[in-house]
Amino acid sequence: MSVITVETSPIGGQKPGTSGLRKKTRQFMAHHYLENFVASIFAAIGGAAGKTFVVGGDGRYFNERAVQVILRMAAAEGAARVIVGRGGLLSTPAASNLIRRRGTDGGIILSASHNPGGEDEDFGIKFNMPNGGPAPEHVTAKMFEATKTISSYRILEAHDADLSTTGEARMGDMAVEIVDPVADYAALMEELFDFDAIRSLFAGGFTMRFDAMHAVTGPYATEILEGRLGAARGTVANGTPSQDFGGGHPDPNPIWAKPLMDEMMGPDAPDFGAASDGDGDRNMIVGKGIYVGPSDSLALLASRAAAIPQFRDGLVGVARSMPTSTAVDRVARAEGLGLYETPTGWKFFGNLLDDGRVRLCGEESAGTGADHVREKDGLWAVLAWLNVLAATGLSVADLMAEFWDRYGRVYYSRHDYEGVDAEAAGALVGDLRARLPSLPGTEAAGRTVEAADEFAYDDPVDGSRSEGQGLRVVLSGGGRIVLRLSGTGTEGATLRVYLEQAEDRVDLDPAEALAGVVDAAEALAGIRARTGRDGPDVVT
Ligand code: G16
Repeated sequence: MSVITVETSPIGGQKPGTSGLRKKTRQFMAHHYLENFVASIFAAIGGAAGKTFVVGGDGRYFNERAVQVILRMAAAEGAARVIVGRGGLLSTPAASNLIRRRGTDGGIILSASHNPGGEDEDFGIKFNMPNGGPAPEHVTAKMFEATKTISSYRILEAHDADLSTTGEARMGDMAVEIVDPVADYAALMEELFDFDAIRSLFAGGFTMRFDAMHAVTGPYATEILEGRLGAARGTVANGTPSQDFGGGHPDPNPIWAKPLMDEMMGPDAPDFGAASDGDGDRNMIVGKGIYVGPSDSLALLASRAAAIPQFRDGLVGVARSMPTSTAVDRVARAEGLGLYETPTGWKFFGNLLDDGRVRLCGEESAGTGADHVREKDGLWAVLAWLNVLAATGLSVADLMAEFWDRYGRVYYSRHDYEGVDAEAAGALVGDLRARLPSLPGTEAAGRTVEAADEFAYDDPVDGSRSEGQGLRVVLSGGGRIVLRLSGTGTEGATLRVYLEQAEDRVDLDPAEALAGVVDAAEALAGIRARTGRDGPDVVT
């Protein structure tokens, strides 16, 4: 086995977005594309020599090939050990856990999350730091810089590692350790929750459907829900990971998880429904006849933290991304918790969690998580809900009714305009940005603008500043509009419009409650004319 040095040249556009580098799979499969980026990761972290990494992904098309390339490049760079999930599989939260638990120097996670998989779909790669969390902006900036100057990379000439069975082998001087992807994660969940209480709930006839969407969470959910907690066999649907997610879109929301929604809204609905995404870090929560949006789910868990053993010593503080609804703010204020508002991207929660300022975080993009790992964690959120259901004996609908009764209700929706011409989307945002200073005091569709700014975040732990993180407009009468461009899309631009309306009345139709804010957004930004669309492509 020998190390060869391969001549290469910079490839444009290898700039990590909200969560690593996401592109079309074919692009990743093109000559040098993956290799250039992996070499740039190693360059950004001061090399791989003597280090231990975790590597795994969500099993989408090209996952296993990419793992083999990374192993050979890590070996060539002198890494001491790489820990790989069997079959190259690791859910994102499980990878985060392994990085932390094994005291490694970080990990490389292969996923394009909830984006479809396949040769003509999407692929992605990101680096997580020794704390288990996604690389912060100053590190991803170094990666991008390295992609612009790269002239060669090193790779070991070696046979593929056998990823199919657990155990240890060598690749050159590097140890390749294949581990059960589920075992350590399942053990962690047992430490955090009251499994006895949840077992009793299921033993008492409680029913559940978990839609794994043909993605990586299937084996985790089957082991934990059916294996350890006694949920009926068949509780987990679509539980075998497939390279193209069964041809579907593994995004746990009412649009893409429609079969689950239909079942939960139907006459024979189970007591509880849930789903997770491609790499297992997102979640969707549904009760019998009631969908719980991600922002409300975060707020509910914050309000019921006392029922969750993980938070036995106190919740201390909570954090939400800026576009996430302000429902959790109400809980924080009422319960005397610290509250932090961060830019979109889980990486911004890392410092707050490491510093012990917050223990629970969430995002409107179906992400909820806590201080046990440094990623959002889909199955964790589901188990947290199960723990609350078991501890209170209430239904999902009753829990939400009590919550809204106590804290008031923040109606919320996100409108996505996908694959918009990048220039048009940029101009829309640019024009509104320019008008922000003059908006306060003016009217938009009958509502007065109370405040308008572009969100910038000053990290209270390391003092770093992140600018340009979304346009916010606060309206009279409890309305708020946020506009930003997605950092995870792979084609054109995706414009996200986040809409919320706080109300004392808790029984309004959400679409009606939000109609005034939707009109104001249109009046302020001219979205229809600018995008050439009649309406959003996806409403969640
Ligand atoms: C990623 C990030 C999240 C972010 C989401 C949406 O999630 O980890 O923090 O909220 O993208 O980002 P954007 O609005 O820029 O598309 P995931 O699940 O895709 O890794």
